[in-house]
Amino acid sequence: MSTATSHASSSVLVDAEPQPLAIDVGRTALVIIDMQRDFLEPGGFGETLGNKVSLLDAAVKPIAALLEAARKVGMLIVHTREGHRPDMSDAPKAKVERGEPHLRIGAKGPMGRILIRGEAGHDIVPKLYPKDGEVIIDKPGKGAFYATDLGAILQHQHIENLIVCGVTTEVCVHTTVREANDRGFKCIVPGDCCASYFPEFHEVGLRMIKAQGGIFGWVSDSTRLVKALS
Ligand code: TIU
Repeated sequence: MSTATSHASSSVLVDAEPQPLAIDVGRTALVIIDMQRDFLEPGGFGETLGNKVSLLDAAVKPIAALLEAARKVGMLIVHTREGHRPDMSDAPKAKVERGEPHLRIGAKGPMGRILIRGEAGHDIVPKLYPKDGEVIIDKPGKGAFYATDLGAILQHQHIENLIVCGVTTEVCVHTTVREANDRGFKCIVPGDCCASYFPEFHEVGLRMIKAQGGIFGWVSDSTRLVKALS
């Protein structure tokens, strides 16, 4: 794994709301949430829930630009994937039985079994595919800390700040930012690197993060972050 500690620390100022934030690049991780085919492509989990999955495409290019900048400065990079073990022993009944999807979690779809580890749909979209040495966190829930070793990895890599992006803004990105904030991390959320099936939830979700003096984080965008990193 490329460790954040192996890089010289350098402080950069990120333009953000509600105010600019100075971060030490060596103590910052880029966390990309659930950019999986199951959420972005037809035939996956997102579509089974009745969503228009093409709404999530908008986040791919901005994330690719941010990922490239983060790789260049040697930032710790974390990719997460929501999904379950093939035997589904880690899938809560309350989650599997939720709603009226036309295919439930574990059912066979065109990209393999819905939201199951190892299936094609569970994998990350090709444009944002992890490189060797980047951290991949398989998570059974919406938050990236719940039932994973993400907290231990960040602690051992001396990480203090997170740049959190991905899909969907108000579900897995929000849950992860809330979990991280309570654990003492400063979180920056680049808005254009997030997307939702509900554009109004995306907008309001970003506003919630930065309201009240940044009640659980900062909001920026890929342009301002790439500029700060380069
Ligand atoms: N990754 C993530 O956000 N999981 C979801 O189920 N999101 C929905 O918006 N459905």
